[in-house]
Amino acid sequence: MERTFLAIKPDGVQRGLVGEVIQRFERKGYKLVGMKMMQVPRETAENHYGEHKGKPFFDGLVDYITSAPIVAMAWEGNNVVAAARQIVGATNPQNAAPGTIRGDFAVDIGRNIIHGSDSVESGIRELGIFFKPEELTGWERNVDRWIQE
Ligand code: D4T
Repeated sequence: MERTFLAIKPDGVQRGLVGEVIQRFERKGYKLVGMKMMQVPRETAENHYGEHKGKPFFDGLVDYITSAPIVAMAWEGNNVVAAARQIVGATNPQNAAPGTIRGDFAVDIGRNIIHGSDSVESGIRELGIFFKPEELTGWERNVDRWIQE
């Protein structure tokens, strides 16, 4: 079953949006299979955002992500990577549609509330950065048969 890495960034935590964000994925029908609050070490942030190293916004991005706790999460479900990106909305909140998390709660690309993996491969890579295998919990949910055929 497909999994994605979602992280509520420091601004989302500080603004009291943890419950709101989680609720959107729960209500959709995806399954939470890992979650922890953590202060991201600088080295971890630099690794996670490695593709952006050398870009003008890189240092500010790493400063922001490491500045206060995040909530790191693993979510599971059919097509969850692409669907979560849609629920999250465009990277720049100014382009994010109303109804998406960034469209509803954010105005600035440097304070865009949440991270979501952009591909299945990125999801596997990022979950490996933030979680030990034993921290991810596959579990049976009674309602699963009412969500997926
Ligand atoms: P993340 O990875 O945070 O979920 O964002 P996206 O996957 O939606 O977007 P991204 O990888 O292209 O950008 C990572 C992160 O950098 C910030 N950023 C990005 C920024 O501050 N200025 C910029 O010009 C860009 C392109 C926002 C998200």
